[in-house]
This record gives sequence, C-alpha cells and structure tokens, in this order.
Amino acid sequence: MFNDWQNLIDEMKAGSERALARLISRVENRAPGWLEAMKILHNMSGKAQVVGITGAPGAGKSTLTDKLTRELVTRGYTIGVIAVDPSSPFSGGALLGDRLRMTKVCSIEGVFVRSMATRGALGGLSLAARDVVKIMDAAGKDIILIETVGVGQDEIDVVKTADNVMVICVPGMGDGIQAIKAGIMEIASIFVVNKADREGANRTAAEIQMMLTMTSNPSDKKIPILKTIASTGEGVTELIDVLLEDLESEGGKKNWQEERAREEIFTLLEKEVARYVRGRWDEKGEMDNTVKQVIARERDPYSVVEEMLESLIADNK
Ligand SMILES: Nc1nc2c(ncn2[C@@H]2O[C@H](COP(=O)(O)OP(=O)(O)O)[C@@H](O)[C@H]2O)c(=O)[nH]1
Ligand SMILES: [Mg+2]
Repeated sequence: MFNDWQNLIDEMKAGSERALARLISRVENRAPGWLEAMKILHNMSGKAQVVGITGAPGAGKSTLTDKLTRELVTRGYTIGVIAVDPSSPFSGGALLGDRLRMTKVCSIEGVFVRSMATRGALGGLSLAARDVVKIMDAAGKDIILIETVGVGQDEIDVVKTADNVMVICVPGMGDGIQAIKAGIMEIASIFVVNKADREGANRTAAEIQMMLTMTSNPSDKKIPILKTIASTGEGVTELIDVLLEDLESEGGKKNWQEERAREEIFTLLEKEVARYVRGRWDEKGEMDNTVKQVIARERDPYSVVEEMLESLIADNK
C-alpha cells in the first residue's frame, strides 16, 4: 500500500498534476498511510511562499486572485491556488461563480487550483488547508495563493499560516473599517482597496490609513495600502511588486515560522491524543453509557476527562 503513495509522490515530483490532485484527495480523506506520506511531503516542502487573500464576500477576491495568478505566471512563477469556498449547511458547496472563475485560471500552464469546503474537513479547516499547502509546496509551486472569506475563526486561522496576508476592501459602506473590525487587522500585510473604479476609493484608503496610524507603533513595519480594479487588472502590477518585495524581506519571518511550527505540533498532538483516547473508549463500549450518566448528573464531564487521561497514561506505562 505504501508503494502506492511513494509512486504518487514520485509522479508528482516529475510534474504530474493528476498525481498532485490524487495525493491531496487521499490526504484529505485520511486514506491509510496518509501520515507516512505527510512525513515525506513535509521534508520535501518549505520553499513555497504562501499568500492569503481575504475580505468580505463580493469584494473581488476571486477576480483579483485570477489576475494575480496570470501576472505571476508571466513573471515565471509556478502557482498553486487554494479556494476555501463559502459553504453552508444549505448550499453545501462552492459558489458556482467561484468555480467558474477558478476553472479559467485552472487551464493556465503551471497553475494548480484546488477548492476546499469550509465544512467537513477532517481535522479542521486550518489543518486541512495546511496539508494542501504543504503538498503543493512539495510539488514545487513557488507561490501559493489562498482565497478565503475574512469572517469566522476558521478562516482567520487559515490566513494566519500565510507569509503574507492581503486584506481586500471595497469603497463605501465602511467596508474597509468592517474588515479591520473583524480582527484581521493584526495579520494584514497589505491592504487592497479593490473596485477603485467606484466612488470613494480614496476615502476608504484614507480611513484604513487612519486606523493603522491610530493602532500601530512608530516602530512597526509600514503596511501598504493599494488600489486596484481587479476586473480590468489595473493596479495589479503594482500590487505584485509590493507583494514580492514583502515576501523577499526577511522581517520577522523566522519568528513567525517558529511560532507556526510550534502551533502545528500542538494542534496535531491535540488531535492525535483526542483521537486515541476516543478510540480506546469506543473500543471499550463505555462511551454511550458515560454520556447518559453525565446527562443524568450521575457523573460529571470533568471527572470523566480526568479518568480518560489517567487511563491513557496507564495504557502507555
Ligand atoms: N466594478 C468592479 N467590479 C469588480 C471589481 N473586481 C471584481 N468585481 C466584480 O465583483 C463581483 C464579485 O467578485 P468576486 O471576485 O467573485 O468576489 P469575491 O466574492 O470576493 O471572490 C464580480 O461580479 C466581479 O466581476 C472591480 O475592481 N470593479
Ligand atoms: Mg470568491
């Protein structure tokens, strides 16, 4: 079975996009052997630059991602795109528009596009996105763009793992300020006022500038604010210049990587411990009974967890 994984990894290394797609699916589905495969893929990765593109629905993230991808490709970069689709229990999937737009980018040589559902990712969205990033990185993609709606902790966790985070705002309605309020400000590397063909772009840029001035220290790195018209591509060249400059500057990236690796280890540990303990209890068939006892106030969940941890330690003595 493991030979199978190794074959896929070899094919991916040789440039097969089909192998890349299959590796991602298998890891997403936690197919047997996925952990062993990730061990290898981790050691093959570490070269790609990861860029988060976030903002309110309709701000123009997909349009901008498309334009950024095209220009980066003409500049000689290979690109991976991860579209974290807004899905709901009602629609249960990607917005059709996104799929269509992304399909166009898909057909460009050197570009690999993958969409991910917001819900249902095994191990949680941010861990799942990290796996996909790592696999694309191992496949040799230079830059990985992650498009995600800038709402909700899950999405914020996803962009937190990026080397550069672009926050996309639009003129009017205080949208710029709204994005800032959503708690994204601390992780923004670049602010983009898209739809600059609309009235009020300068005002929105000024509002963002004011917020930044108010909340930052004079010693903080200056956060650029750029205007774009994603639909025509205006401002995209300048945006890419600023992005590449930021990616090349070493400013604090090392610390950031340490923090990220630490967080990754602990997140994996939490998942694995929980999975193990759960498995043991399911095996013993005690879980249903315990749940009933907790509801009936015969037992409390705190002691249950204590007991689970004790049995975990006892198991491994
Ligand atoms: N007027 C104008 N419309 C834009 C611009 N960028 C994107 N759009 C349009 O805004 C709508 C939403 O864009 P989309 O990229 O799907 O936004 P997303 O939800 O953030 O991914 C689409 O109809 C785009 O054509 C722009 O710069 N100016
Ligand atoms: Mg979109």
